[in-house]
Amino acid sequence: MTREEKLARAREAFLSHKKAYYADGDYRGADFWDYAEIFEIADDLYEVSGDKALFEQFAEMTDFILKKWGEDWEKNPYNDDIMWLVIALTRAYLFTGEKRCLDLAKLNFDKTFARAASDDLGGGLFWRIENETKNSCVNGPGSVAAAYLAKATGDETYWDKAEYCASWLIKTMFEPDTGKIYDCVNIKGRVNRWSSTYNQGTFIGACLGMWKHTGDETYRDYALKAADYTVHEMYAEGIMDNEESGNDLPGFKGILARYIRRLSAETGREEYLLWLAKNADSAWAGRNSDGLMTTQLAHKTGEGTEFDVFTMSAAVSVIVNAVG
Ligand code: 7K2
Repeated sequence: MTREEKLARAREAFLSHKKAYYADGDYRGADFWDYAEIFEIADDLYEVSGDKALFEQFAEMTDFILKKWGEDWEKNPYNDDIMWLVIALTRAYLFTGEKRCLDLAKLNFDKTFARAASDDLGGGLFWRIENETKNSCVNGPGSVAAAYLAKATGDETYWDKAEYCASWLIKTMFEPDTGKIYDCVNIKGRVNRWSSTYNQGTFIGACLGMWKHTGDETYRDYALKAADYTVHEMYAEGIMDNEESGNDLPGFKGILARYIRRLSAETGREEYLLWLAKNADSAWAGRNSDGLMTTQLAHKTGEGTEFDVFTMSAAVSVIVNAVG
């Protein structure tokens, strides 16, 4: 398949999902963090296509965010949720120059970082306002968000914050021999060693950001190690056919996909993108007559419209990011 063909497929997958769920800035059924990650898929599509028609959608979605969640998101107890939306909006700002995207992202990053960072457990950010656990799912996105803000604002202190989150992740959640990323540690120091696609993905993103900024290749090697664990250990080079249950898991592999694309582009290691493309082909082959695809990428998707918006977004991200 040529890049043009892959791009045509990506646009079609994105539009089918949009047609099923989108109206006036809203993705029907998406809560705060689902919404952020679906916004990121639009960011991804812009990155691979350069298609300026997406700017209108970014503007509508920003209007919707302001209407639904306001300017200040501190009522949301999940620090990770806020980091995800900060990333989505800062990326949109970097494409469009829309100042209000950056203002929203900066305000909410700053407040969240201030409430979540502490010396407990060797540093890093707490997951929620109760300050009971420190998780990969907030520190990976925290580092990525800070790196984007550093780029968007030119304020170097955001690099210190990116490094603060990344170094805690590397020290506490990363298994250097295997590349596995643990899920979290509670305030008593008990570590949950479960690994997931989204944490593998944002760890890769955090390391790529630090590598590009510092030139220290150790970070690149950590990112490659985490990708190797994902592709070889979690999936044995095969299709991602899991994460079907719960509210959160079905969207996770969509997050991984964007960092696999970045890793492949920034290191020149094509094998990761080829694996992603194999997953994209499998998902696309299983689409239903509305062009919707479920998160189990080796499964055929049934007919009907009552599928969850986030569950149906993961394959779209895989297909968009497989364009490379
Ligand atoms: O325990 C955390 C995390 O460490 C773990 O990986 C996942 C597994 O569950 C939660 S994170 C899920 C949250 C994401 N932010 C929005 C919340 O509504 C959601 O619970 O699923």
